[in-house]
Amino acid sequence: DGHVYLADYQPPAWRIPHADLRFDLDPDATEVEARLRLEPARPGEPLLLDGEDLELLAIELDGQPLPPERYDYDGQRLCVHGVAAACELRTRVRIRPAANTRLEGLYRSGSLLLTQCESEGFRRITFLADRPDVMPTWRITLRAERRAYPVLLANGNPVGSRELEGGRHEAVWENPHPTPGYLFAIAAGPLARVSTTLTTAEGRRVELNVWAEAGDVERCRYALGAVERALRWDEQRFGRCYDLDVFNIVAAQDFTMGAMENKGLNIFNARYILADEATATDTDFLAIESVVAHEYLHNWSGNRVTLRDWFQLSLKEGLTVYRDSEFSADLHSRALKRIEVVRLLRGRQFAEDAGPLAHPVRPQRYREISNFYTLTVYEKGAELIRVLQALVGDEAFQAGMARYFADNDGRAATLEDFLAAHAAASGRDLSDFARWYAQAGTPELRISASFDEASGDYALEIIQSQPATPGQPGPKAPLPIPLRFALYGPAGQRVGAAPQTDAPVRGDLLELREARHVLRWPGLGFQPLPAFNQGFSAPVRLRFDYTPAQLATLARWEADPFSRWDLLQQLAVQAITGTDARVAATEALREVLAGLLADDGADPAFVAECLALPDFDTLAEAVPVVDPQALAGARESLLATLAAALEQPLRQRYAALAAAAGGGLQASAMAARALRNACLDWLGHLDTVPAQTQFDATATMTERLAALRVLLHRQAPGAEAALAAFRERFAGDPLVTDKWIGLVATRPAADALADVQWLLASPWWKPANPNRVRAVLGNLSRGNPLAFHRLDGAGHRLIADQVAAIDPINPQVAARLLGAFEGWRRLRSGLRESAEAALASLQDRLASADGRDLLDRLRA
Ligand code: HT7
Ligand code: ZN
Repeated sequence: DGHVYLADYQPPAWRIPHADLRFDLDPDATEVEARLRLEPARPGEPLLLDGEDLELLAIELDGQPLPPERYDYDGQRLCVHGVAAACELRTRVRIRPAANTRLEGLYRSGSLLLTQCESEGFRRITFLADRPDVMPTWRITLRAERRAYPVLLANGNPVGSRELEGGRHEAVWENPHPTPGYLFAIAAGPLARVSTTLTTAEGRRVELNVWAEAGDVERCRYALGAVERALRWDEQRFGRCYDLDVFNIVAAQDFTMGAMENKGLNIFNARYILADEATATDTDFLAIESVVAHEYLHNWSGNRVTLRDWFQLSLKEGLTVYRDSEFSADLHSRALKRIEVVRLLRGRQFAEDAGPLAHPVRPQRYREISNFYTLTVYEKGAELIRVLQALVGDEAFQAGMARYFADNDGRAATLEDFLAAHAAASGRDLSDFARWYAQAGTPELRISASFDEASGDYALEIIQSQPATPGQPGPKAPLPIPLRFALYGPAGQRVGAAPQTDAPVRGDLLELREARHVLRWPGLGFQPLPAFNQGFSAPVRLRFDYTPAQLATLARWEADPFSRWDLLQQLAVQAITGTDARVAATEALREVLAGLLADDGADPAFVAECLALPDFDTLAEAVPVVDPQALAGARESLLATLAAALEQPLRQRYAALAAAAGGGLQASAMAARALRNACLDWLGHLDTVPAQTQFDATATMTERLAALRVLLHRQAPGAEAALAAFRERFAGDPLVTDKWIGLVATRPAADALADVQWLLASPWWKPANPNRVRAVLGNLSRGNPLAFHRLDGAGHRLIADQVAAIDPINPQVAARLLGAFEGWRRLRSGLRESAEAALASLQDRLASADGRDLLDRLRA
């Protein structure tokens, strides 16, 4: 039926202990000679290798040319007949990098030649069993014209180079670590670098390089520092050291995703490398550090311990997201990192889990694996690591990680291997926890309180439920859920008494195991105020009926900044979507925010987070039927009301932070800029003059872009002139161009669609460049509900038409764009029909496996 099933996994029939590849690089026609050492692992099985759209020029077995009757190649698979024993297969193929717009395999980006092999791109370079459990060691020889391709990089360590005739040269690399084809990489071109050397905790001398096209190299310094920080952190926190003599990163302007962790040669989307204060915002710097760390940390969680098959994807991605978020939390603020993660989870992953694309963290089947690089596999997968940590405790978790790395080093592992290591280290049976990986959908906890005046008994009833999801109608078994909780007495004092319950309780951590638990405090004597899920201890939707006054009270009593932020978000959701509670919630929110703005002791970065009201996606998750105009309107009117009520404190705080916000990347300066920009944004509802002043005076991109956003989105008198000035100033920089385009595409108004149409007809439109597609169309579809969900259906049609146009160019980018329709069934009537019609219009217009798979799932 076109699906690959987890249950059908078979180990490889042939092993490939070593691969020796020789490239003659040329953008129009590259020749690849491959010598594969092959050994039968399951005697009697045919020798089958993956190879997609390769022009086969020559084929030899053990030094003898193979006659045509000895092999078949259908453009997808090579079958060699009549081989039963260990042998060497030699093939020569021709591929065409310059014509490769899919950006999978070997492709051209500007003056560079680059590869992207995950998941199944290697087979577009040459023949191999292109599956993660086939792990050769590698020797890679690159030859190219020296003038056009002076730098030649590949996985592993450099072992030699020489000049060749006719202005060509050669470089040889060896990767001694068993490495699957998806981690293969080469990069060639006129690259320049920033570089440093260090000695690892194991005493290995390592050269770290970050490479970019010559004009960009000065903007690589921050990324280089981030590599060093990540390397040291993995040594200290997990005892994992780097294992080659060189670690290279290359920045490319054309890249489908964020970055790629190829062994010893990471290849990055330039947006996650290039930065200085004039061209990158503080948010960009933090994202660069986090993505650099993510890819570096894959060296152990993904590369040294790799995957048996693609169903295990979260074993590397969820775990590495967990590891990179711990890195950021350790280096900066734990609470702020948690807020960032939970925003993404609640706004986007919960939506994915609730819609037609919902799937378990470990899917049971797929048609196109590229469509499973999702928020569920990455972000929910990372939360499950956190759930495990809470269930077994920090110490056992750390021991379990050490055991996992030690037991699986050099292997292609499964989730079962991971759980076995943690079960052994903690002594806990983890079969109940494993259900988290198999069941899709966000669990819901309904909590209700009861208090008996006569006896003074207090009780909480907690009911767990799992939603039906595509292919999993239910009923589903309850999950082990680590839920933090606290009770507060009338004066805000923490109630220390432990509850009577059949659920295990350790301090403030309750472990829910059954569909229903009751917690009792007999004779407590007063009705306490309960608080739950501090630090977001479990990725669940939680329902407890708070009044606005109770939320505001808890927001003052809770000590943890994450929880305080979370309570204010709930208050804002009530103020925007509530019915009876709306006025009271608005007033309570005003009061708490006024207190925060007046509190010079509060971290300005935290106050800025509290001022950032829940985004559209989060609000949409809080209502049963999504009416974008009503939701955006209610959010806007809350902002306008609060801005007017808080005008004086906003102006005061904005002015008072001017000096601290000046420049530099130290936490205090970033925090000052964050709060100033939040104030500016709110003040923009009343007055755009401060934004104009900031735009004219500042030296940092953080302040310039925030000011331009207010001017454009509030349609200030100086907006057009400011946009023109910004455009010209950064005309040669594609990443900064993406920034102003993003502001244009997200102007919160239905007629922003006309601006997008103007962009699509302009010289700035580059449909083969994924960053530009995201800037124009990703921002429209994911960041502009009023224009995307236009009542006349024009937004839906525009995105559908563009998906059809991009599908033949880059199917992965097209499929991701199509994902913006995931919430279509919950749209209000009228819009639902228009989204349905837009999707139906694509039925005969998508040729790619990626596009077809996603469309079928969206419409099912
Ligand atoms: N592991 C990397 C995934 C990735 C990717 C997947 C499909 C197509 C293109 C891709 N580029 C990068 C990125 C990461 O999570 O580290
Ligand atoms: Zn990753």
